[in-house]
Amino acid sequence: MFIESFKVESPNVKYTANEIHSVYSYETTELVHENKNGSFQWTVKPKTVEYEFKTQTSVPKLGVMLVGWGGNNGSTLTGGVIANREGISWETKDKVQQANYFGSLTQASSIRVGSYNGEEIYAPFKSLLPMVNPDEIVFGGWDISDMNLADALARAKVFDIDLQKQLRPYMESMVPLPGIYDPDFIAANQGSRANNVIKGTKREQVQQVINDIKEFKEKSKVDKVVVLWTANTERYSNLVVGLNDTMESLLASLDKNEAEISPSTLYAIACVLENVPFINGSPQNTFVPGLIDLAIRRNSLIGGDDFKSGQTKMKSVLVDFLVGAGIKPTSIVSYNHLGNNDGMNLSAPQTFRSKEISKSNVVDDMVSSNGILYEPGEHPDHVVVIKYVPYVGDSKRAMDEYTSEIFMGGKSTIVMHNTCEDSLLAAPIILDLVLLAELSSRIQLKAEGEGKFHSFHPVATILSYLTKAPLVPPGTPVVNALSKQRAMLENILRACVGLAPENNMTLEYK
Ligand code: NAI
Ligand code: DG6
Repeated sequence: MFIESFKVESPNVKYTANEIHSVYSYETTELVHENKNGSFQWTVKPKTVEYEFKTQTSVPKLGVMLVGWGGNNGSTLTGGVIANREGISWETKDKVQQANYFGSLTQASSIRVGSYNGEEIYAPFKSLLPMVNPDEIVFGGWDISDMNLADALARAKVFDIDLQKQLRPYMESMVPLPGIYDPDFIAANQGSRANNVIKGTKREQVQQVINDIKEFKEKSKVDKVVVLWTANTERYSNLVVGLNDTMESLLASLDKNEAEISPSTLYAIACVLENVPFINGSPQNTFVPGLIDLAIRRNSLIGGDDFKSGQTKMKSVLVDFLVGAGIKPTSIVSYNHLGNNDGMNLSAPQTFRSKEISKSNVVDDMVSSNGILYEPGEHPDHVVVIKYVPYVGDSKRAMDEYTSEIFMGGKSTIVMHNTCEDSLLAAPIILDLVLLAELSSRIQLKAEGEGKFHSFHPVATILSYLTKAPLVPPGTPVVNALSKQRAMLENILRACVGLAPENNMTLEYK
């Protein structure tokens, strides 16, 4: 059964006019190991830590500024939100289609709230805590191409023509602000698009982005802004001691106009200096160590990297399932071909390399979780291929072959083929990223013994379900398995309303 909303009644949760205050017992373990007669002995001690959470319930008016606003993802998301807001329907060759938010975890998925008379009861994910209604987001942003959003929607060729026509009046007055362009960081084939660029030194460019954010906030009368990079994939920046390894070196390099600071890092610096959340939807290393240092020291939210939309999402489900079932994946080969501008940009070796890295590291934690299947350091062969095929446009083809070793030396090969508009997968993920980043900025927590409430760590691991290469604070584990990432997010939100984590034990029926 599906219910629309619920309220928790518990001595551990208090609803006040502005806040939900919950007390939560975090059941975890403490591990100890000792060397006994030459061999390590591990001891696991169950441990309970009392936490308190405070969630502000007043939902702000949210502004979202996209870097790469006029791209396929940017225009598709903006058009999709307007279509939902305006209740637009359009004719396809099959039927009259209504706008929806399918593919969004926050808007279109559900959570289990319990059992009632032997029936499982579910509610919308978004009913857990007060969240911004996406229909009310005000969009803005930058693009190195000055095309208005209605024309950009047509250029993207993602939406049906009837929908494009209905959206045109809403979108033709939307024109991206000039963006920071550096041809050294993206493919040369993007040069002809760059007719809308911020001039000046890197320091001046950062200042311009800060001014843009302030002006957007004022003009659109929003309470909060989140900035998200959905611009072209850049090449990796070189990591150099003294250049970008610490906050001090990065800011000094900015003043020296150092060539090796990428545009995406410049936008990120501007956001952190302005204390505006910045999320990276592409694979490059925008978050060089100096930037992470800056964000931590200024307690400003950063999250990334690279939207986890299709092939990688399947990979982080399938490999988790195989390894969890005691089956040993030995070879994973992933092909993509696509014909949109993203595909064209990725046809250059240096930008492809960024994508190859983020698509390749996604099974590491699953592999290292099973020492029965894998020797230390052993890894499946893992190959990622991406080809640009203009004819297929945004309709990306993803083909995967997984070969695994099974019982008694047998081999099992699974082959998958997915055809799908890439931007229709990415747009709802962008929405979730900004909605959850905003929500997380309204949550404060403290563990027993901690005197004061504080926000989550500025490196927002809470967003990892949505990214291929989750950015984590230095020295903390990366979790790629999709079910664990979802459970982490859901269970943290449940804790905020005093609910236990979903444990799937259903002991009441055992
Ligand atoms: P796109 O090429 O259509 O859009 C990117 C836009 O960014 C273009 O309009 C371009 O003019 C603009 N741009 C480039 N450099 C800029 C800069 N420095 N400042 C401002 N604007 C700039 O690409 P699309 O399909 O929208 O994808 C965007 C990004 O998202 C790509 O990096 C892609 O790899 C990444 N991504 C996409 C996924 C998907 O499923 N569509 C999934 C994972 C990542
Ligand atoms: C080609 O791989 C284009 C990319 O931008 C992908 O579409 C994107 O990284 C999505 O990747 P995945 O693995 O999540 O489907």
